Amino acid sequence: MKKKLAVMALAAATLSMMAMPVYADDLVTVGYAQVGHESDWRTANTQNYQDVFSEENGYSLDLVDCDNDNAAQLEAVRTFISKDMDYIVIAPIQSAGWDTVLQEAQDAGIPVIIVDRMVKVSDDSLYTAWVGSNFELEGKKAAAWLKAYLEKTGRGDEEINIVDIQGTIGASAQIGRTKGLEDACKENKNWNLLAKETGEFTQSKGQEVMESLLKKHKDDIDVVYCENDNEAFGAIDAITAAGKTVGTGKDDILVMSFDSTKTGLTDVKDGKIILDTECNPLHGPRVEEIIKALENGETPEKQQYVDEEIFAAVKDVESVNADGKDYDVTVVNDKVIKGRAY
Ligand code: GYE
Repeated sequence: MKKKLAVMALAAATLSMMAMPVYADDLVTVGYAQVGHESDWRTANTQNYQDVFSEENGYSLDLVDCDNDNAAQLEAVRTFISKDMDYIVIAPIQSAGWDTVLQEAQDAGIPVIIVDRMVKVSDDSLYTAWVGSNFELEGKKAAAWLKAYLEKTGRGDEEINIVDIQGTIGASAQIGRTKGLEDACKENKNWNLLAKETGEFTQSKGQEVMESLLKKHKDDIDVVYCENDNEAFGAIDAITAAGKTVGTGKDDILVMSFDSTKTGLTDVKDGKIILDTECNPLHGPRVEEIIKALENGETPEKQQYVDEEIFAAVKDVESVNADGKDYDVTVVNDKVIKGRAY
């Protein structure tokens, strides 16, 4: 009898221990200075961090939405330093201007993980690790696809007029994607870059910019290169409101985009966006891996690029080559859209 009681008491104690809350003191504190909430990509990114860095998973996440304001982002990082957070994660709005505050974090002994976009710093040791996308490669892939598509459809020698609705100026996502296009326009003498203007990665600004470009360039625009999906949604609205058409035909305006969100790929499936070059926002698990490595006293990889795909509305181009590597092009159907996590 006594033995049975003891076993029961032990079981009860074990159960209560299992149900015990993790005390705030035991949680790993993570400050995330997030860019803002400008796009569907960003919303998916924020959600992903909230899912991964939950209290159940042993974290206390302080996520600050910096609303695309550089000063607010620097302020957020300084607040994390003053709170002595265990880790600081930054998705830098701009790539420039980080040396001082990163030095402050280093002096305070707080590891900084840069995510998504890149920082331009005088000394790489100012941050612990970086994980994100190769934006210039994304731009190169998109341009290589356009070239192949125009050739396949008998327009390889035609004068092609392109407008670039850029992302937030100074963001590495903008710098890389714009460069990919600009370089291709220099190489392809029949491509004219009529205009480049920022749509700030938002739908409303994308629409506004496209409206003004359509007024200025009348019937001249063949291709609009939107640096993210939300700008593409806005541009499509502006084009149709102006009585013009988007699509895959010779008389349509070809809309190109980046991100490949579910909504973006739905427009690809419907032929409104002809090409969507993927940019993956699900960085939470990758950042957690870095933090776990640091907790275990290991040195994480300094820089990690994520693998990204290419999605098209048409099957004319099966693969593209960029930086010496071949990338398959996926034609979007319902199954592809269903399988998207964001
Ligand atoms: O393409 C855009 C977002 O930095 C990669 O920012 C990110 C970009 C993404 O607002 O939709």
